[in-house]
Parts: sequence; structure tokens; C-alpha cells
Amino acid sequence: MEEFDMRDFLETIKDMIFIVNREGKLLYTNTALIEKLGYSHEELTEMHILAMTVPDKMDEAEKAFGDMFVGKRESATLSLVRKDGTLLPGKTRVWHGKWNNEPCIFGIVKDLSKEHRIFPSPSLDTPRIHPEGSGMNWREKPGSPKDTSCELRGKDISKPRVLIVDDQLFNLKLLENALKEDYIVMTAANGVEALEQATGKSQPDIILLDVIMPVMNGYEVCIRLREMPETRDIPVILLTALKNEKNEEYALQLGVVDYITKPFSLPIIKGRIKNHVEQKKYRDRQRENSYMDELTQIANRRKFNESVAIEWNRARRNGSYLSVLMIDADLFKKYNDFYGHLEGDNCLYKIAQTLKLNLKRSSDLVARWGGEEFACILTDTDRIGAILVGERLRKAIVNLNIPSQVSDVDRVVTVSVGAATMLPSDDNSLEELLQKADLALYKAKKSGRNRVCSA
Ligand code: GH3
Ligand code: MG
Repeated sequence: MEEFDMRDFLETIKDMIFIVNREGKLLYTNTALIEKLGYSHEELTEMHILAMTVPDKMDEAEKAFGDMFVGKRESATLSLVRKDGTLLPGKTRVWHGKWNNEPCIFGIVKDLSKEHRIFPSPSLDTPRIHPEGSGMNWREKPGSPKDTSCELRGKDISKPRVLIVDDQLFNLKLLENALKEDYIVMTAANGVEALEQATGKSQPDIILLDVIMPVMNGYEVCIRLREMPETRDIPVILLTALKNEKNEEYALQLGVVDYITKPFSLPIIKGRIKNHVEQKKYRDRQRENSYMDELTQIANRRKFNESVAIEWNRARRNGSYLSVLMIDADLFKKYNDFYGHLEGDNCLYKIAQTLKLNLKRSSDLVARWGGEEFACILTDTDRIGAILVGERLRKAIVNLNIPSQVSDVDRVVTVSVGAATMLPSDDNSLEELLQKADLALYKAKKSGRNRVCSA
């Protein structure tokens, strides 16, 4: 007689069989289940058991499976979702066992679709309390979404960041577990939290967004993300149970890069995320190059304009001060005329690099505004703070000790600084802030140069 092979045996059974590990990931599905649900074997591999349940009822399904897995309940009547989105009513019963020497749960699902009765979904059979209560622990998987994002934050900044937005805790966990090896995973339970995370200092490289959520649905989140310059270019993948052409068309009009219907296959979703993140990183690199001033090797005016608009919005949301410094080389025309244009270029490079080196916060930015003029963005900095930074930069340029025989101001190259500060609100504007900084610079020039003035 041939040696007994469990797989061959399971294939002979007409009921649907699945085997999951303690985290709920499918390790094996027999042909009956594959055929009835319409997935391929590959699509089901590693899929989470709950990804086959009705998305809107996932909480109930999670509880039902969880109870069965810890032995509190013997069976549950639950609908499974076929690949084409239709429902397959079934009654699931589970046993504990081992598969490839690992503890796992065997499930057998009886197809109830032929039973001609109104199918309650997902009503549960009489609970049975199991004294041991052993098996899978859904709630105590290591690292809740929040924990994990905190734990990973700052640990590996080279990994791309993915923000998962879903009000279903289970979905968050499912995706988080699938992605945490390759990404820094951020999570949000609703649209408002999602916008907070997306506009924060550590922005995601991609957003996986559920459509149906309380407070603010996925479409509204998309619209808001597209409206704000700082989030406009973050690719968004919509995850939805709404399998319908109109919805998909609408989502694409809103600018989402992909539209995936639930239940989804984890390998496919991972592949799509990888492609979109690679494209985004490529675009980021292109943009970074277009943000660089060639002569001074610091940010250019385009970068300044985009950044200052973003910081203005951020400061307005956070109710924090935003300051700008305008910095201009003193009597530089004379310097050029005396030392020559090449020496002038060299001097501008040194000034730019010194300014950059002397900004301490990662959120501060110095850019070449044009010619021999530079501009700094100082986030979360009040008037006094801005004057202090301006003074530090002015001194740093003096300390560079670049000789200048032609200056009436000093025997070295100097700069004048105009500082302006605002608390962004409905009553003021970014243009006003920049004008104020310009006015302050004019004051510094008029009152003798090599000094900081505030408007
Ligand atoms: P002020 O103190 O009032 O600012 O006097 P200034 O001479 O610096 O101002 P003005 O605007 O009259 O002249 C700016 C000079 O800066 C003109 C130009 O020779 C020089 N300049 C502007 N861009 C560059 C550049 O890219 N390279 C070099 N070498 N010089 C530049
Ligand atoms: Mg000048």
C-alpha cells in the first residue's frame, strides 16, 4: 500500500478545505475551495483567511474565526466572497492540528448555497466554551499597527514609507504584516488621521486607501490630497469592496494610480505597491535634480517657492510661526568688477554653502533666490528666533573671511539680512510675508549693510 499523503487525501474531499497558520495566513487550500471561490492557487497562497470574508462584516468574521481558533466555538455560518465579488454561503468548522510540523488550524467549509434558505450572514452557532482555549490569538499578535509604526519610525529611513488607511483593524493588520518587512508602515483608521499623517514631516511614499470609512470617505481624502501641494504627488491606491465601473472611473478621475477590489491577493498588492513606489522614487529623484541651483549647489528658487507654500499651509494648520530671511551679498557688483566674475561665482558658492551649514533644523531651507540673493525658510520660528538665526548667518559669512578690498562696509565679504515672521491665518498671506522680508532687507541695506533688520 502507498504511503499516506495528506494532500492527496484532502483533494478527494468535496467540501472546501483550508489550512491556516496561527496568524490566519492560508497555507493550503484544496481544489474544491479554489474552484468554488474562483481564485487561482497562487492568488490564495499566503492570503489571509479574512480576506475571503465579506468586507463589511469583517469585524464579525474576525470574531467568529478568532473564537473558533481559540476553541470557544466549534463552527460558524459565514459567507465567503468569490473572486468575482459574489457571496458563497458556507458553514465553517475548524480543528487544531499540525502542517509541516507547525501548529495550524484545519478548516472545512460546507457549501450552503444549495440549501434554499435565507442565509444569515454571519450568524453564529451556539458558542461552546473550550476549557483549554488554545490556538490562534488574533488580538495578541505582536505589534499593533500603532506600535509597529512607532517602533519602526526612524529605525530604517532608507525603506519607503507606506500609509495604510482603513477603519477595519483587521485589514490594517493584514496589510501591515504583509508589508512591514519591506516598508516603514504607517497606519490611519480614518480619513482625518490619514490627512494628518500625509501632511506630517515624515510623509508616506504611497497611500493604500480604503473607500468606505466613517468621518471622511476615501474619495474625499483623495480630493484633499490632490488639493494640497505637499501631498499632490503621493501615489494613492484605492482598496475597495465597490467593484463597479463607475466607481473605478470616478477614482481614476480623482488621480488614484490604482484601484484594487477586495478581497485582494497579497502577492499582487505587494507587486503593485513595489512598482508604484519605484516610479515615485524615480520622479522624486528627477524633481530633486530640478530643484538644485547649479552654481551654488543649494536649492533653487523653484524649490523655495514650493517649500515655502507647503510650510505656510503647515504652519497655518498647526497654528505655528513661519519666518523667512532674505539675505543679499553687500556691494557685490563692486566685488565682481574688481575680482572678476569667476572669483565672484566662487564667493557665491562659499556663501551659499556656509548659509546651508549654519541652519540647524532639518526643516529649515536655504535657497538661491537669484543673483547674489538668498532666501531661508525657518519653520516654527518666531520673530526673535528669526533675528537670532539671521544674526548667526551674518556672522558666519563674516567669519568666512573672504577678503574684499572694495567694500565700504568691512574688509571682508558681508551680507545684509531681512527677517519677517507671521502666524499664517485668513487675514494674511504668503506674499505679504515675502514682501515684509524684502522690506526688512531694504532697511538693512539703507541703514549701513552687514546687519539684520526685521520688518
Ligand atoms: P547691495 O549691497 O545694495 O546689494 O549692492 P550690490 O552691488 O550687491 O547690488 P546690485 O544689485 O547693484 O548688484 C548685484 C551684483 O551681483 C550684480 C552682479 O555683478 C552680481 N551677481 C549677480 N549674480 C551673480 C552670479 O551669478 N555670479 C557672479 N559672479 N555675480 C553675480
Ligand atoms: Mg547685493
